[in-house]
Amino acid sequence: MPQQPIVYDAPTPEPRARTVEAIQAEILERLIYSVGKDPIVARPHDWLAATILAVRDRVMDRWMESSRETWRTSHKRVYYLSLEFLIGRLMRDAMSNVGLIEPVRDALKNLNVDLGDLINLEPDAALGNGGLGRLAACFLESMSSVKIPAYGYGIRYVHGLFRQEMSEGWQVELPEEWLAHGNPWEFERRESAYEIGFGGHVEPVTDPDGTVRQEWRPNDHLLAVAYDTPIVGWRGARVNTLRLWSAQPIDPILLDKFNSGDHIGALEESARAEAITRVLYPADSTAAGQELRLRQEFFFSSASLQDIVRRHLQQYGDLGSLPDKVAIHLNDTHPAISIAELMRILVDDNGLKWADAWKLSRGVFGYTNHTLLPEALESWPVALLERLLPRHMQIIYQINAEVLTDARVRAKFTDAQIANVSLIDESGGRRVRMGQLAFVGSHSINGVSALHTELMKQTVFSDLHKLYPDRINNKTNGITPRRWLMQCNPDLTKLISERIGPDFLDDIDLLKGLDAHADDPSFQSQFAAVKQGNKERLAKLIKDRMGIVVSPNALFDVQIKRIHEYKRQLLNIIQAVALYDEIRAHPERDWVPRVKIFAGKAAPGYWNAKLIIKLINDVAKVINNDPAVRGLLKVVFLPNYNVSLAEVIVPAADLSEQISTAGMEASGTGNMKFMANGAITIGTMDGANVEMHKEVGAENIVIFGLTTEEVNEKRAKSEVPRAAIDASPRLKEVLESIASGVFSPDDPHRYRDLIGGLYDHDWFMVARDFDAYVAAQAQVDAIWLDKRRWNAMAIRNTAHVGFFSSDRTIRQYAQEIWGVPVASS
Ligand code: 26W
Repeated sequence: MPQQPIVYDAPTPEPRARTVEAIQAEILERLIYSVGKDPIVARPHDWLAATILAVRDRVMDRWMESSRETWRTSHKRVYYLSLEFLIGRLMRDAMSNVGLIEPVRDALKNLNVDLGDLINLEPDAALGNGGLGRLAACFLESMSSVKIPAYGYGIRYVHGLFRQEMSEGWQVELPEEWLAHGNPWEFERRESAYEIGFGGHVEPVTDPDGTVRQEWRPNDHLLAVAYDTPIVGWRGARVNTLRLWSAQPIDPILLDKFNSGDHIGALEESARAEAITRVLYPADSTAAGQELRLRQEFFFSSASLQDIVRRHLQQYGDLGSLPDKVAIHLNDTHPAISIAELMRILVDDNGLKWADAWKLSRGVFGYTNHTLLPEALESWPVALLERLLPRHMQIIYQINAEVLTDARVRAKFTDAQIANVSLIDESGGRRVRMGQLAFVGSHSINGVSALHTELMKQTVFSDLHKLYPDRINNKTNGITPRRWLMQCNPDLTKLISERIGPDFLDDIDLLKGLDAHADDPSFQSQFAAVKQGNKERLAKLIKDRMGIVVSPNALFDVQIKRIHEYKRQLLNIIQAVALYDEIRAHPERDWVPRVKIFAGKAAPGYWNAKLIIKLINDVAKVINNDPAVRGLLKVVFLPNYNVSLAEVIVPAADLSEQISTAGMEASGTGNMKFMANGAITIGTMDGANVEMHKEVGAENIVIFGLTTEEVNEKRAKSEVPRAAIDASPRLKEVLESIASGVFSPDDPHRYRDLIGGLYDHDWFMVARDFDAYVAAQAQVDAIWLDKRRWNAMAIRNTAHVGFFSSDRTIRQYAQEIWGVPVASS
């Protein structure tokens, strides 16, 4: 029977007061009674904890209200399952969304504490690698802002993405310790703990009524314990929950072992369990393929599914209404095993018929694909799944049998097509393809930009798309304008408010009103002054961290993102070397001073990516110290790129580098952040750049390079890149200088193979896009010299960013995938 919460409208304490005096008193109270410190001896971290607790209280009121409302109205809930949430800092975000920045600042000032210092002290929650994880974080904020009852489900990694340091220009990975000072945002929920099983065997059990059920008897068990973090929407519209699971042993210590003297062995189970949620896998775009990763995936899927089903039964008492009340979203295939787990829960644990369970299950799941890179498509050896999750493997076989029958009988597929849609990859060792599982188990499969969605239909899922033609749809990514405009660029936000009024804060499409001011000289100079201020702040950061002096008057040319060959940081640094050569060859010309700024992490096992970081640093050392350049060109690689660093760099960028090989970047979201902050994009026709080009207009973006079709053609023909290199003396000279050790005299052959790859196959079209890129950069220079044109373009970028708000994306998910009503802005 459904259990109704006891009383909906029970009296609750008065909401916390929001005056400076009240907040000041509460920070002190928290410092003394929760942190346990006297203000006289309190350290900055103590003040931070006390301040977060005071802010958190003001979010709690809305949190309780939100969950009470969801119970009362019985609205459908959305569950967003993601192995990554790249949140960054929470305090400024929360304060800003509930309108507390100024009172908290004043309250702290009265206590002789600087709010800015505290903000910078909060560690980043870096529970993600890059785009996919940051998208999940933007989506959480937007779901709260557009008032969708939602839960994020993920893993509470003890160590988030590694800290990157440089050692003589090489990336070194160090453990990241975001929990070192505790985490005042989270609530441990010991009462929400679930048992998670692994291994064992499956046993048919005959029920009293004669039906035979399969029962999984795992031989290995551990606990998933919930930790909840409130996620508050704009103006406190709603507060949703991010529920992260932590693995714990069922028996923290094996006392018999301990008593018999085996003190280490007594803790073995504990260490084994805790290993599951200890570290985030640092690879993006290559499947880890390791057992621990599969354990992580099942661990958090199973805990989330058990939690969802428990909550649903508690409120509604029957599972038939699942698709009406529950939408579960799979952020890439990492949680795809959830499909088999829900089937197991429905059929084995709750006695539903297979066909009914399958219908319910498909009604519930939606799946987003984030990459087409073949090496990133997850698959698991059948033998591993059989050992770790024997019942799930049986379920996967059964699902596959039905899909293949459908393909053969209804769709009359050929053998090749059947092999394509099969959940089991038979080429090489037998493996389960998680993309195929996610596809057939979901009612909606979406890509993250218009181009990427079309390519999905033509490549990975071409035959599945023929079999189920109404399932693939597009949901172009977005970013939250709160974090990526209002919070990270308060001066620009203020300027815009003064010009077009503050309504754009609630309806981002109103930024279009800036169009009318784009050519106004006084607005242009104000807009440029804000940019200049942000550049001065970044220049200071570069000076403080790197000891490199850059002029804020130079063009800040920025590429910040994970290091990957397809993203082509190599193309960018090669162009820097070409420019360096030109400046020295023609010192008399009117050069536009440039600072090339790079930041990004490389997957620890990705050799070429690490080598590209070293190359950037080697080139930087030579160029920055060459007096012949006269400061006209500087190259900076800022270590340890993370969300907080992005929040400083993005508002200071003049030029945004979005130069991936066409067809390879699913969407990109950094491109949208720069656009919001009035940077001009230099980019290829890839991912969401295509839609940015459409939204901002061809005259306000600098597009260059091969198209997806051209790239495919060249690849299909195995066309040799040598012709492109021979045709470009400038490129040839640069490549020879790098390959021969001009930038690596200590190890002249360091870059021989990296550059050799460009002659050999040039898979990423670096050589073949080079001349077009140089021409595009020349176009950028020309625009820069025409300040009025530059400023007008920059303003128009901000004006047209509305489409790329994650509020728009989330509304589309809600209406077109989840079946959840949304209030319009
Ligand atoms: C299994 C290892 C692994 C881990 C992460 C493989 C692949 C991934 C992600 C799918 C990589 C990723 O972050 N993709 C990015 O997703 C963004 C959000 O949709 C897009 O904007 C980026 O273009 C895409 O690269």
